[in-house]
Amino acid sequence: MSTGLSIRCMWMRGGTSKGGYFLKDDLPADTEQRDAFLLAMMGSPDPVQIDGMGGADPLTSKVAVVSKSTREGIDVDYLFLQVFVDQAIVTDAQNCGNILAGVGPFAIERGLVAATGDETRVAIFMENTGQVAVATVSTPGGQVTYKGGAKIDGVPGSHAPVPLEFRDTAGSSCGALLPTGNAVDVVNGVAVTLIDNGMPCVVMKAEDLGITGYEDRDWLDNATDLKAKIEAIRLAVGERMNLGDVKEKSVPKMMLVAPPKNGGAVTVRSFIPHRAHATIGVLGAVSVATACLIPGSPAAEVAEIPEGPRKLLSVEHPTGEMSCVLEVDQTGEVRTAALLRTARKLMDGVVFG
Ligand code: NQM
Repeated sequence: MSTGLSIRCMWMRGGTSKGGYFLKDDLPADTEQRDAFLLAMMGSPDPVQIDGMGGADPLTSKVAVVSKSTREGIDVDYLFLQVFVDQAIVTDAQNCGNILAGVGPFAIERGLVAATGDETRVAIFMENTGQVAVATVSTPGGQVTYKGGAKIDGVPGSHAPVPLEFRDTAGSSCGALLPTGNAVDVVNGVAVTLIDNGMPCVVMKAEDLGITGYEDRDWLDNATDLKAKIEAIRLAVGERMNLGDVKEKSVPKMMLVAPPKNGGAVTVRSFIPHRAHATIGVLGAVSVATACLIPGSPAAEVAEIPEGPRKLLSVEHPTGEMSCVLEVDQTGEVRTAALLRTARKLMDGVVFG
């Protein structure tokens, strides 16, 4: 259904996700009108999103809304919106670290931030969680480039690196790293860690749900009984995680962990929350890696943890791995997280909703 609106937009891949990047001022100020436009331009609700830009997958039905920031020390504000594929829902209840990877390049391309030499650091206030990330964008000769030698699993080829740094992301949406105060809670008979280090997640052992944790995305997406069990746990923990009724929210993410297979720290299969992830979310990976460091947690039981205060934790996922560098203080708390992503401009023009 068309709203009759046409709006300037850049389509970008950010990490292993893809979506529309908008300047806040270009979108309707009224949230209802904005969401009606975003649903129409994505082609939602429709499982194949045939009448819109969406790729029939939550990973390609995403939106970034960016504006110049008035906050001290911050360049731009970024609001992430998940447009559901098969329901008429647009939610700001979650952040997205993959789409975040495109925000720095987009802000420079749109003139919100001036390039400073060969690399430009862009400080980004993430409105969904009220926290800050710093992205470093390649800008040789003062121009954004997407070409480079950085490779990330889940994306063919190599591109310009976009390192992302996060600080103090604990309790981003739940108010505390462990919203129940416990390393382990038992929900519907399954031992889980309810955790939020940038993304609210329920971390549990794959074997406790009757799977190995090494299944592929298609298998997981077709495992109807498993998905029903996982959704029942998700709905049961929403209130306990201070997220309220999560029926129409895309959080918490459901993380099934197993021992690493390829020399990494842990293996994960994630549900986001109704479809299996092709890889893993950025802040999702940070939250799972953090759960691996909590003594007595289901994740700690299966993880291989390197020594020292600066830990490189490779989180293995269905199509490779994501390396998270976590800095841990004397009390064992994670203070900063850094990850490598890439991004690419795909289209710049006007989109019709
Ligand atoms: O956890 C998908 C993605 C994400 C989120 C999702 C993400 C993050 O891969 O920071 O990046 O969990 O819905 O884009």
